[in-house]
Amino acid sequence: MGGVVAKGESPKASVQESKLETRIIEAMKRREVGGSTIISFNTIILKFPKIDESLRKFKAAFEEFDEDGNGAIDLQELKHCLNKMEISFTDEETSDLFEACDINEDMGMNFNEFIVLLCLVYLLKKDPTAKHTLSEKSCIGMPNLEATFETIVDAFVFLDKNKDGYVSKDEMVDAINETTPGERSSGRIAMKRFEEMDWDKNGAVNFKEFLFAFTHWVGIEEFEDEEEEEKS
Ligand SMILES: [Ca+2]
Ligand SMILES: [Ca+2]
Ligand SMILES: [Ca+2]
Repeated sequence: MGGVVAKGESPKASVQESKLETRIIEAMKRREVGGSTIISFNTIILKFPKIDESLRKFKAAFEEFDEDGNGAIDLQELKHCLNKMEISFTDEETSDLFEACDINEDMGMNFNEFIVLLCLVYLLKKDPTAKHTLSEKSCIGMPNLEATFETIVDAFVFLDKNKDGYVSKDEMVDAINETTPGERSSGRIAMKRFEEMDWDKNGAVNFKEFLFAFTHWVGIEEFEDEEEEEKS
């Protein structure tokens, strides 16, 4: 470990975006040029069960990548994993990604964090001009998972009306009002969810924040509890 420059040791204190975050924003903007197939906020919610199912299926792969079986993927395991998937990232890029997704800062990727990480990899590696060849040309070697990631990216693109790479509170309000003019209750729930996503309360949600919230919304966490019950 010696000789490693400890950079960005206090990510909480820094409001400025990292190089990685800038790249994610840029990748998202490129993707947004192609527009979204989502037509309403409700159609996103209707997709939750299918997304949940797909992510749960990925649990087996997660366990495979977790070589020492401690329930988390550490930096070394992540490097092996990216190698296996034939994803070429520099060591610096890999570390940045790892740090960015290690939200609870325990030096490991739990299942949620790993899903977020892979979806970011998907966004960064995917050629937006190859939109219609998704099933033919896989960029992370898992077509089913990629289809799910594409749905999540699509949902973000739908919400980010002005295509600046962030979902603002106004954009969230617009999206909800468009779809459910009579349904105040669902609107209120969505607003609450927006507050959950917007950690720093600056009124804007980037794709990473959106992803973290998304993995919780669709319910993959409950799955972890279920599994513990099964084991006993
Ligand atoms: Ca591990
Ligand atoms: Ca972690
Ligand atoms: Ca926006």
